[in-house]
Amino acid sequence: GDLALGDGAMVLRGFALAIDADLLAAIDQVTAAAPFRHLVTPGGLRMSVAMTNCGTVGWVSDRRGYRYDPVDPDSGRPWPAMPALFAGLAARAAQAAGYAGFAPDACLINRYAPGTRLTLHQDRDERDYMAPIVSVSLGLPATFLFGGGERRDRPRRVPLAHGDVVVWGGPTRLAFHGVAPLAEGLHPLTGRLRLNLTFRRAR
Ligand code: MD5
Ligand code: FE
Repeated sequence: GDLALGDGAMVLRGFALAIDADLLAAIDQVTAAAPFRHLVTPGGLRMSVAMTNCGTVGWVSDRRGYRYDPVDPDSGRPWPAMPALFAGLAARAAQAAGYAGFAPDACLINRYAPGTRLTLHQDRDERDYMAPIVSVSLGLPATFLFGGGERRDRPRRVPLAHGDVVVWGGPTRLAFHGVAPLAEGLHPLTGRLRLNLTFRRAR
């Protein structure tokens, strides 16, 4: 069942299952216009997670730093619009976790293959930390690392499966978090991939 992860965060098990194929079709639409790419960190390291965005702004990283940009730096064009299916799912999940009126302007799409990981970090590039972040897991399962307010806090390991939605709000909004290296596997809808949608109010 649903799981409270601490002040303000909640795992909604299977919340996106009923629309999984439609979500994946919409991801294909977005990535046809804005393909996945491996961004470089300000320190010059290539990220193992492949990323793209939809919405009025998208999260990007390069040698100059992290930022939200209305333009896809690879194409010079605006990011694809956020599909209504995405915005609606994010708002319903936030509502179910107690955050009424969540209107994300940015959706980061992360793609993981076996071996891909996301090292511990905080999401701090948004203007308003009061708005929650909603994340949707699709495809291969992952072990999510849910830490505390300090990098040294030992993270809890939270399994996330296809269709799970997590709402991160309140004090957990700024918790350190990451994803353990993805295990090998095959999912009927995504093959050897995990896809994650991260909805944020950036501006
Ligand atoms: C993922 N993505 O599974 C995660 C889902 C990212 C990222 O972390 O930055 O692209 S979002 C998980 C999240 C967001 C905000 C707060 C917390 C977790 N948290 O407090 O643990 O690809
Ligand atoms: Fe994050």
